[in-house]
Amino acid sequence: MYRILVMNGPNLNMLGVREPGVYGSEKLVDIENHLKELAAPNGLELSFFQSNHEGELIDRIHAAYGNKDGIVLNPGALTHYSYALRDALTSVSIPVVEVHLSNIHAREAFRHHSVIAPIAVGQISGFGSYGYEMGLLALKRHLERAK
Ligand code: CA2
Repeated sequence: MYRILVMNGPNLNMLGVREPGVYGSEKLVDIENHLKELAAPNGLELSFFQSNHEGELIDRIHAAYGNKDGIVLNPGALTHYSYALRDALTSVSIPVVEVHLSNIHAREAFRHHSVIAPIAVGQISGFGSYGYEMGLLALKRHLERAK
C-alpha cells in the first residue's frame, strides 16, 4: 500500500468555477473524488491538500517526510518560480510527479519553464484532469520499480 499525497497549489480551488475553456469544467473535488475511486484497486492510500499559500504547501511537504511514499503535485503558478517549494521537495526526498491541466509549453513564455521539473520523476502537462490519473499511476509504477 503506497501512501500518496495529491497536492494542488494557488488558485486551483477555483477549478470549475471560472475559465472552463482553459482548465475544464470539473471542480477540484470532482477530480479528487475520481482519484479516490482509483485508490483501492491500485493499492494506494490517498490524501489531498490544496493551498493558496506557499508556506502552507511547504509545511505540508515537510509533514509528509516519513509519512508519504510519493506526491502528485500541481504547483500552479509556483511551478515557474518557487525555489522554496522545490527545496522543500528536495529536503524530504519524496518522489514527486508534476501535473498540469493545461499544456504549459503551448502557453505564455513564462509558463514554459518549471523549476520543479528537474527534481520531479516526470511532468504531465496538457491532458486536463486525466493528467492527475496518469500522474498517480505513473507514480505507482515508479515506486514499484524503485523497490
Ligand atoms: O495548467 C495547470 O495546471 C497550471 O498549473 C495552472 C496554474 C497556472 O499558473 C500554471 O501555469 C499551469 C493556474 C491555476 C489557476 O486555476 C484557475 C482555475 C479556474 C479559474 C482561474 C484559475
